[in-house]
Amino acid sequence: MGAVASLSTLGAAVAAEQLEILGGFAVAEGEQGFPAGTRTLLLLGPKEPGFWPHLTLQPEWDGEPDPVDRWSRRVIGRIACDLGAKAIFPFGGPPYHPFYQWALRSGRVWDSPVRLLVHADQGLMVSFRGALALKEALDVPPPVARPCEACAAPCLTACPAGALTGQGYDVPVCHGFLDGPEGKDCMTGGCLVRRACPLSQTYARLPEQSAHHMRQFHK
Ligand code: B12
Repeated sequence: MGAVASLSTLGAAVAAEQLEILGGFAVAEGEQGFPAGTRTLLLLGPKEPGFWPHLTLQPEWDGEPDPVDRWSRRVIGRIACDLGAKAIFPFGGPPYHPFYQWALRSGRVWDSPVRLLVHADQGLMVSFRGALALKEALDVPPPVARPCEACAAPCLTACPAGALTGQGYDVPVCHGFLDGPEGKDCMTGGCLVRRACPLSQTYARLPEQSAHHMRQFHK
């Protein structure tokens, strides 16, 4: 592929793997916390519809642990290599790269009333498969207004265990609830808080995909 041409050619390259540029930002010369020479950071996540059927046809879907992360390493690693860029991943820690902070810096992802990140199009279902650190200063997708301002915030009251609310996330209470029969809906269809977001509801994610991640979260 050679040098990065533009955001749209890059968007097309990642779309071939059912990935989407969720946002990005300019990195100042010499800024710490990024690979040397980084001028632009782009965040990549699943592109719907079609991410899960694409992923489950890949060689990493082999019954061994961490297929999604292994696929992300191979595919995003190769895209980065083709571009002369560096791939960075949200997994593999601790320590972790601060994807949460990077997402906020993009201006296209916000902290929701329950603190979990919310994306302009994908809502609370947003997730990241990796980032590209580019040496070129590229135009990034423009910031958008925080979508929660005009929302009645059903996320605040959606958790049946009261574990994820405006008061924060009580992880042990969440796990305790998922252990019981009443946690089945969360386990098979995904977190009810994330599903309650009106933006998430307009964004096609298959329950199988959510169920896979819930099993990873609650082993
Ligand atoms: C550790 C971690 C967790 C821990 C959080 C510990 C805590 N604070 O309670 C646990 C295991 C609980 C967790 C859970 C989940 N997480 Co998490 N997590 C991470 C991870 C790998 C590292 C965070 C970190 O330490 N960063 C470094 C420190 C210095 O930065 P920080 O900004 O202070 O990090 C804080 C936030 O990231 C926050 N946080 C992390 N996850 C979550 C989830 C919720 C619900 C909340 C409120 C806060 C929160 O906790 C961190 C420590 O305080 C990040 C990936 C990454 N590299 O950032 C994903 C990440 C933040 N998590 C994510 C997701 C999707 C989840 C789950 C929803 C997974 C799932 N089921 O699909 C679950 C929540 C369960 C549910 N309700 O469905 C997404 C964010 C998506 C979003 N919309 O906000 C990320 C970016 C991973 C990704 N690849 O996309 N996670």
